[in-house]
Amino acid sequence: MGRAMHDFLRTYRALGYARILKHPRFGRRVGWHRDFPNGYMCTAESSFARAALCLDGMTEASGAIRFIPGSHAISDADARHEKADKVRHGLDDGAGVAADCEPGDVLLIHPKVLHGSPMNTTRQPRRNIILQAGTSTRFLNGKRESITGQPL
Ligand SMILES: O=C(O)CCC(=O)C(=O)O
Repeated sequence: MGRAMHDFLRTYRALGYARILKHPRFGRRVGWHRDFPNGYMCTAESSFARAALCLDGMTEASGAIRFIPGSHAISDADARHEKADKVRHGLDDGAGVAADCEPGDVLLIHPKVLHGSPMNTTRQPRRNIILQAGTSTRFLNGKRESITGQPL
């Protein structure tokens, strides 16, 4: 699974997980967003990351996750304000850089990088398993159930 994933799992503790499935020619787009702050197992500071295990790989046509280079360089306070003010980033689906991945690749996602993904226009499914993990035990949204992220 590679050195980066190994180090990631040794350093961080799992906070939550999700599966993202984009069906062939149907899988919806994921709008531009930062993961910090989010409503799901989010730590009080941006001290977490997401690992996306790309089961089928990702190409531009299958709706690869796209990133805006340098957009992670924003303070936690500014990221919180953006979220509170419901700032729309006004970016096209094709903006930024697509992460082209082979099946089995793992993508590590910085909590504040702007990212999103367009529709899957191919005939194959595009499946990712997402693990959110971090170092902090202080949650933004109070105490949560460890698997589903539901409030306790
Ligand atoms: O898998 C995708 O297309 C998007 C994943 C994503 O944006 C996220 O996990 O924050």
